[in-house]
Amino acid sequence: MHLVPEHEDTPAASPVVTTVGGGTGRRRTGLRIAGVAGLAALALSGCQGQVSNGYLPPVVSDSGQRVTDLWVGSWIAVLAVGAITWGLMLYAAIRFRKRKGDETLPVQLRYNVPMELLYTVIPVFMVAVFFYYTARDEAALVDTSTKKDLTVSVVAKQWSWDFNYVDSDVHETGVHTELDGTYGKRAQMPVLYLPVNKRVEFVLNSRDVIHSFWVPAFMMKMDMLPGKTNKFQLTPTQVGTFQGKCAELCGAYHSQMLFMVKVVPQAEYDQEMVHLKDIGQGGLIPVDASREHMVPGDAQKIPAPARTGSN
Ligand SMILES: [Cu+2]
Repeated sequence: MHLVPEHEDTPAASPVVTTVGGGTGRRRTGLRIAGVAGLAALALSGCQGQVSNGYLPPVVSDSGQRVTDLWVGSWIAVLAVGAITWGLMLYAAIRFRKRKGDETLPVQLRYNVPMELLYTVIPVFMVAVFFYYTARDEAALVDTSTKKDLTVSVVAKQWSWDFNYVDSDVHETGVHTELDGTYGKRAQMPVLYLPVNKRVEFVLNSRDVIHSFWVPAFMMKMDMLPGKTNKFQLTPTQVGTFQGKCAELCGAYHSQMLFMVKVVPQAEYDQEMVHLKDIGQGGLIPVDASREHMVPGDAQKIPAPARTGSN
């Protein structure tokens, strides 16, 4: 909305307004209406159908649905509170405005206990409600007690990724994508294959520094810490190709720590597992070459074949 006045202030726009002489006011109003209409058209055409998901990306995982619901619900709540607050402000500004000829001061109140209690209790109540839903959804997003269909042990390293398909005993290993301004770099990125509608458990470890596993389309990310094992589960619900990246500044080539995710039908996934074995990527890349000692007990969280360097 702030674009409208900015547009009027720009050097390119002002000569048009000043050269029309007596029609300046009308022209200015016309410009303003045209600007608002243009912005509205842009907003409606560019983002149509996305208001319902709060302008987040389309949902392609069960986690994504949960995050979208929390996001949209929170916005509805804050907009309702905003509308009430703006309404009260507007009412007070009009109802108690200074009238012509009235030079008296209004009644000067030092405090109003019921009012002060109200505007303490209501915000605390609101924060409690937001906290409840956030905590509930966060607990569900990191819950790993559900029965999983497959396990992928992900190892982050400066500045790429190793993906261990634990159940199939094959792996994919990547090197960082050298971005140099030319197209076609996606072909160099390591690819993580996932079967659609299967619950996958990601076991996350880092070999060197803190990284973060992030597939924006899944609306889920989690830190990867050297010496510490993190886990989460997720079910991709749509076939497609998505981008993955490191979400924690991890050194010089952090921005090039990229990968692709291909969510495919089970048959295609199985084919890829066979393919990886055929090209000599059988076995798993162990995660134990960390700079840090493991947090006691955490090694047990890593699937045994991916734990130590016996492969
Ligand atoms: Cu990183």
